[in-house]
Amino acid sequence: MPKIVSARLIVTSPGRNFVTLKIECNDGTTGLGDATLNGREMAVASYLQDHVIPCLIGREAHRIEDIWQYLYKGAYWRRGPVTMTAIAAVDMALWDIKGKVAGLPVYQLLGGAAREGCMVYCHANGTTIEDTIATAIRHRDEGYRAIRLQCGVPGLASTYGVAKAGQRYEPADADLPTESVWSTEKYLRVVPELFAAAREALGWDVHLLHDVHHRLTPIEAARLGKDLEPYRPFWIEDATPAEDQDAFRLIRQHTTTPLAVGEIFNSIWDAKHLIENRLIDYIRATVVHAGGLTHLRQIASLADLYQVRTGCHGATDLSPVTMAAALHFGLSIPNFGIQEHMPHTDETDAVFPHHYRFEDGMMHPGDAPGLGVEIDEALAETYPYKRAYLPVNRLEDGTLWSW
Ligand code: GCO
Ligand code: MG
Repeated sequence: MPKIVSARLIVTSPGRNFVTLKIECNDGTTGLGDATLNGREMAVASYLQDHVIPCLIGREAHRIEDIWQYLYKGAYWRRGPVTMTAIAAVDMALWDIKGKVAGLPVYQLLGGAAREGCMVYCHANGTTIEDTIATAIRHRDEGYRAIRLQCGVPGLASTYGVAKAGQRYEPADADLPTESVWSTEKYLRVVPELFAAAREALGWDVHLLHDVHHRLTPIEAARLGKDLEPYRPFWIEDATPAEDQDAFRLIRQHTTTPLAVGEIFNSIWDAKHLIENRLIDYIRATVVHAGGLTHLRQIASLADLYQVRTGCHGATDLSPVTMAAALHFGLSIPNFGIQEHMPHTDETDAVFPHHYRFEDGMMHPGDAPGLGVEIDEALAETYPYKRAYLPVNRLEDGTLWSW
């Protein structure tokens, strides 16, 4: 049985910050886990360095469930994004080690492939409807079967999900949070126009998605859902802040547009009410922020009882280690729905060589033992950590709003 002899953190910023945990065993096997929490990276790094790593040394690496429970119940306080991201990093690294020792890709350990690949959705965005649709057409021609549409809102200087001219979309872009301005009225006018134009240009053979990013009240979200019904969106995401879980009951009473929630959830308890009351259709919790493969599997199993499918978060702040883990997970579970795919920069891909691949609208984790991702530590060292924050958002009168 391999025993953990060391664990250390690699913090690197190849275009954006990533925190990676590397666990090493006495037989020389190593495993990687993603510990990135956008804008709060060093809190997780300290949690691991100061409080978790000392407890790992000497433990049997194969006892994944026991170590998970030890870190969760043993911390007394439980849950929360920092704790659950730290536990996730350990959990991913241990699954990676188990796979390498077994000589099997992680999806085989999770029960084997339940499908040929994981359907992914990409992002199309632009300051205008025309630009957004032009990008969507390009992505459809690249083979994507599902595309998320976000466009600028006339009258607002910047909008969530829309890249600055000539750049890739990367929201954590400043040493201190920048401030953006929001108007629900302006936004609600443009989204139905975007979807109408998209169906006209793209037809009906491609799934179209949209992220509201927590900005509407329940009744506004209900109206958006109704307005979009004629265009059959695959989902609207984070229609209203999900701390208020019963808010989704109100949205449900008014629209058949499918609802996706959960990228900021970190435990099954955040999702339980929404799932058991059939208030959502897709659960977006991720491997990295929801306690790793061990815990995400429990969430997916609960969701399966209620015909809720997965749609894991996969923005660029989730490292290639998480992307790989999400694909092993998605390939093996019965109720996979879709996986977000926002390709990393070339610099990030070079720091994290990996085996997952995109083909014909689907992604596959590859068949390398473990998760199938490595880290080039020498290259990682050339990209030092740079503090970066997500923006904050205000209404036009200055009221602080959800970003
Ligand atoms: C998504 C998300 C991201 C988040 C980002 C925050 O659906 O991909 O909403 O765009 O804003 O991951 O760190
Ligand atoms: Mg989102």
